[in-house]
Amino acid sequence: MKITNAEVFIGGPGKNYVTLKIMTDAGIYGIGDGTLNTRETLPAEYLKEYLIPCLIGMDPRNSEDIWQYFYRGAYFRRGPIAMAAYGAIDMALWDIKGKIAGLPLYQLFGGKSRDGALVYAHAVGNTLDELIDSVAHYVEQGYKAVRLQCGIPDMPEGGYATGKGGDTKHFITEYGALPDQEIWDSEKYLRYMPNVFEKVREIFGPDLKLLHDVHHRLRPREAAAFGKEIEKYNLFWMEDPTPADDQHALRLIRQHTTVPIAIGEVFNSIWDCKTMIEEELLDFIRVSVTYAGGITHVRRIVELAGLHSIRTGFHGAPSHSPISMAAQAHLNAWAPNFGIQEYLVLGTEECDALFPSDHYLDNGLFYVSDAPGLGVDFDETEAKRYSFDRRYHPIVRLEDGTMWNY
Ligand code: CS2
Ligand code: MG
Repeated sequence: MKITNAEVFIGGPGKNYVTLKIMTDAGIYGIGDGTLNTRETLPAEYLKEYLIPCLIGMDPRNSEDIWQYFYRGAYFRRGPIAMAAYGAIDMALWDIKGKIAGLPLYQLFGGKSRDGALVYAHAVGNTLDELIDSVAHYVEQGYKAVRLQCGIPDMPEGGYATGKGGDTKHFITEYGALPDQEIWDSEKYLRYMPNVFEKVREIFGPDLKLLHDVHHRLRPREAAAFGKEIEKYNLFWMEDPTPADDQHALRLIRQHTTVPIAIGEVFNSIWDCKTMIEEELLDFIRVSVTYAGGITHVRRIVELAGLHSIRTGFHGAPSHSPISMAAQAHLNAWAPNFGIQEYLVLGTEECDALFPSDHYLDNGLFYVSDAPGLGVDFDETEAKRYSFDRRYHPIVRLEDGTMWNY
């Protein structure tokens, strides 16, 4: 069996999804997601210029060797661009493998460890009242876990953790614009946020799982103090308390608080996660199959995490196309150390038309499709409706102008 051709598509409803389609001489094809939010053309070009020419003629069943060929074979390794490109190839090869076997991918990993996978929704509000309405909305729909991001009174200008302007505003700018700027003040945030958890707990009771994303905004000592202060609200996790570059910062946080820590959405390889996993500096690993090198590599990270009682909490922002969400759904069904899945309803009619699938959400749990392979398809006719739009994440400064972490 041989790979005969591969094509890359960019675009989607309101998103620059990077979709790879690999064709074989057996008439079976596979699809993969290489979307790197706000830098989408880079993995796409890497695929087109360098990787696809090598893929033609390879046996698609040898997904491990192909992964090693690209990763180990490259002199300059890792990084989000390369790993997203390998991730797209790897997902497509697993899709082909599942289709050859006539089995959904979770069966190839070892079968199901659970019926449905717990997901969390994003509740946001410019004010605490708005946030409470947003939580109530998700609770009514059956969600058992919600992430809380709330506007901070007097915060100079927005700020990710405030949720100002709604969720999507904070992922990307409008087409054609240069990056938005936010002004951030950690002290105001640290003073206000505990009230938010207190109020939400008071209204919604002890069972609702509450998560919060600090989005890399704090210094290690601040994060340690914050974690200690909010322990009493029994959060499911505190995410990305400090910038991910410095894994050692987590040591200080760990010494001072038992609040569960989730980190890793910007990590690309097992080497990036190794210190924090082996030293048990976190509770949930947030890598995604897209920019952590696909199913082959993320399974290794999941296994290493499992040895250290660390659970999964894969990244599931809308920047991931339904293809990587499907790949993660299969891993979630299998992984003995599954924790939770971030889930944002992509579910516009346009998105479902572009990526048809039978995966579904019911009562706060995600159920994986039994179709062979990834269980999601890509409609090339629909794809013709979309093209690439350059967009940016916002940048963040402190009030005196100092650049800060988005
Ligand atoms: C966020 C992300 O979902 C999350 O936890 O941290 O939405 C992040 O801001 C975006 O994926 C960046 O592209
Ligand atoms: Mg995050």
